[in-house]
Amino acid sequence: MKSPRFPDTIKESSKPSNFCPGCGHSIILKNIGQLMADMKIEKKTVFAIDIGCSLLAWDFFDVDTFQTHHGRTTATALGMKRANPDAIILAYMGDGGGYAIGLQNLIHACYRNENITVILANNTMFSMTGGQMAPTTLPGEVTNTTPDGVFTADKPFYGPEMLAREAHEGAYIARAAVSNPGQAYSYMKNAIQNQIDGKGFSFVEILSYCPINWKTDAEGSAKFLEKMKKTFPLGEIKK
Ligand SMILES: Cc1ncc(C[n+]2csc(CCOP(=O)(O)OP(=O)(O)O)c2C)c(N)n1
Ligand code: SF4
Repeated sequence: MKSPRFPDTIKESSKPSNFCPGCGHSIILKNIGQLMADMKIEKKTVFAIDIGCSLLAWDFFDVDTFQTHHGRTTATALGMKRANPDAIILAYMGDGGGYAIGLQNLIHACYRNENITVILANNTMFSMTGGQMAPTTLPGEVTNTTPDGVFTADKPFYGPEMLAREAHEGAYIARAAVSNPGQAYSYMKNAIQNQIDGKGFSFVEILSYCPINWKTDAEGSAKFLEKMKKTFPLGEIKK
């Protein structure tokens, strides 16, 4: 059903952003909106969002949207898919929600090859709550909870690589970055197509900017993202 406020939201480009200037979520969401329009799936899509800055997307699209308890988006999304097998379910979350509190949901959805698509924005920290250390925080990275830099882990958490080890034959798993939006678009499209084709679990991690908690300007954000790309290689990990 069309929203009275935003009669054609996906094509609407003048809507104010809820995100901080320079935030990567806006780029990912722009891509998701474009994909829904290009793939003509707006009427069938259910958008599932977590607590964290992803929830600021609650009214971005004129599609059915629900928001869950922190980290539980994957479990709720797959329940929605099982109850509505013809719907296309896009679950959207941060690295804190997906890889810390919600990790068991992600692993079991992958292990059971649930036919949903999960898009996860990795900005190396818990951003909405002020920039605490997350599983993805880089070695030496300063956060609010690691003022002297992270020293407890010599490597961060590699979500797509871990999921790929347990993934079924039909699963699709990739990592992209907001600095390469064309590649991110194409990987997310492959993931959604995987679901449409009924092949099972699909997952795309997208390396994303958080200038507010990184305390960076535009140039500093771009540089930090390049550093992330050296740690977290981009590419299709399972297809
Ligand atoms: C069960 C529960 N635990 C903790 C919180 C507090 N909380 C809200 S947002 C958030 C951080 C989210 O970080 P992330 O998932 O990385 O998303 P980002 O904000 O970085 O996009 C936390 C810990 C909560 N709302 N509910
Ligand atoms: S705190 Fe970071 S992730 Fe959240 S909206 Fe601002 S820039 Fe984006």
